[in-house]
Amino acid sequence: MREGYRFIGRRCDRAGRDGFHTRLMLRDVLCLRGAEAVDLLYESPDFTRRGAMPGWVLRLLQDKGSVQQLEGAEHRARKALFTRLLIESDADATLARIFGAALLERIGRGGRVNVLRDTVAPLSRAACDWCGLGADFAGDRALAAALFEMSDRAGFPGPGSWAALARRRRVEARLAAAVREWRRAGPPEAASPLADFCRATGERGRPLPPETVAVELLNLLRPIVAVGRYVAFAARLLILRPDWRERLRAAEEAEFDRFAEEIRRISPFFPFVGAISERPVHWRGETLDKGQWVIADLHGTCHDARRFPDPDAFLPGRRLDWRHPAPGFVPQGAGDPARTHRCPGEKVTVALIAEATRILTRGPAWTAPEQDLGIDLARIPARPASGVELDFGPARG
Ligand code: HEM
Ligand code: MYR
Repeated sequence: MREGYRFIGRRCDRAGRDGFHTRLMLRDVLCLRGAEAVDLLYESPDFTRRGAMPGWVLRLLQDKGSVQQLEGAEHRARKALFTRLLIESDADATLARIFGAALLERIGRGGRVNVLRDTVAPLSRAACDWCGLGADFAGDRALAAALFEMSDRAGFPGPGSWAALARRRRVEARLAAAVREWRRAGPPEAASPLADFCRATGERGRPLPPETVAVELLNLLRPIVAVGRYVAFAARLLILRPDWRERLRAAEEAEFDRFAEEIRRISPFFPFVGAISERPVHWRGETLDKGQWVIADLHGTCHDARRFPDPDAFLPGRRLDWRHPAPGFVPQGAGDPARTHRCPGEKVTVALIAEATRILTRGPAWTAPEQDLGIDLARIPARPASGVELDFGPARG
C-alpha cells in the first residue's frame, strides 16, 4: 500500500525476475509483470476475477453482479452489450461532442480552471446524455461528484471510501428506479444505452434485474467521468512540454490520438489487476495451484524498458494504438475485448482525451499559474497534486 504503483516493479527489479510470491492481506499472492504475464491473466480460461479484488474496491468500483464478475458464456453475452455500445458504434464521437461543448462552455466563462475538478461535470453530462438518462441526471452536479469518487476513492479503504460507497448505493437505487419506470412506461422512440440494457436478458432469457442494469449503467457512467484524470495528466504534460502544445496547434487529427495513447501508457492509473486460478495452471516452468491469487502489474508493464525503450520519456512517436495493441501496452488490460475482461472503453477514452487536448491546444488561450504538478505514486489512483490549474483570463459571467 505504501509503495503504490512501484510495489511489483521494484521487487521484480531487485529479484532479477518478472515474478515473486508475497503475502498481502494475510493471503499468499503471486505478483507478476510483463506482457506475457498480463496476457496470461486475460487470455487463459483458467482464471476468474471473482474473489480477486479487495471487497471495498469491488463494491465501490464494479460491484457484485457486474460484467467483471462473470466468466464464460455468461460473460461473453453481457460483454457483447458493452462492445456493441462502445466499440461498434460512434459513441466516441457523440461523447466527445457533448463533453467538448460543455468543457468549452466552462472555459468560456474565464477565470481559473482546475482540470481534474472541472472536467467532472462536463464528462458526467456527456455520459448521462449519451446513456439516455435525461436532463435530471445530466445536470446533476452531486451525481457527477459521486461518479468521480467511485474511482477516486477505490484505491484505499477508510472513512472517505465508506461515505463514497453510501453515495454509490443511493445512485444505484435511483438508476434502478429509472429502469423500473422505463419498463413500466414503455420504450421511448430513441435508441440509447439505457434502452439497450433495459431490454437485455440474462439467465434463462429473463430481463436483467433493475439492480443489475443499474450496476452496468454505472459501468458506463463512472469510467467516462474517470477519464478526466487522464485529461488532467494530458494538461500537465502540455504545461511541462510547451513544444507539444505548439506542435499540436497545427497537427493532423491522427496526432491527437497518438498523443492520447502515449498519455495512457505513461500515466499511473489502473495499477494492477487480480485473478484467481480455478484449476492448476502451468506457466513458465511453475505450477500454480488451484485457488492461487495472482496480481499482474499493468502500470509496470507499460513502463517495461524491454518493450518501451526509455519508458519514462513521453514519446507519441511510439505510435501506440488500442486497435493494434503493441505487446505490453496494457493500461486498460489485454486480449480481445469481446472474449476477455479487457476494457471495452478504450476507443471512448482516447476520443475524450484527444478532444480535451484539441481544446487545450487550439481553443481559448491559457496560462499556467505556479503550482505543484508532482505525482505521488503511493496514492492509487494517482493524480497531479494541484489537479492542474489553468488561467483563462478574467472571469466573465
Ligand atoms: C474493464 C481500466 C475507461 C468500461 C477495465 C479493466 C481495466 C480498465 C484495467 C480490466 C479489469 C479486469 O481485468 O478485471 C480503465 C481505465 C479507464 C477506463 C484506466 C480510464 C478512465 C473505461 C470506459 C468505459 C469502461 C470509458 C466505458 C464507458 C469498462 C468495463 C469493464 C472495464 C465495462 C469490464 C470489462 C469486463 O469485465 O469484461 N477497465 N477503463 N472503462 N472497463 Fe475500463
Ligand atoms: C473505472 O473503471 O472507473 C476507471 C478506472 C478506475 C481506476 C481505479 C484505480 C483503483 C483500483 C485499485 C485496484 C487494486 C487491485 C488489486
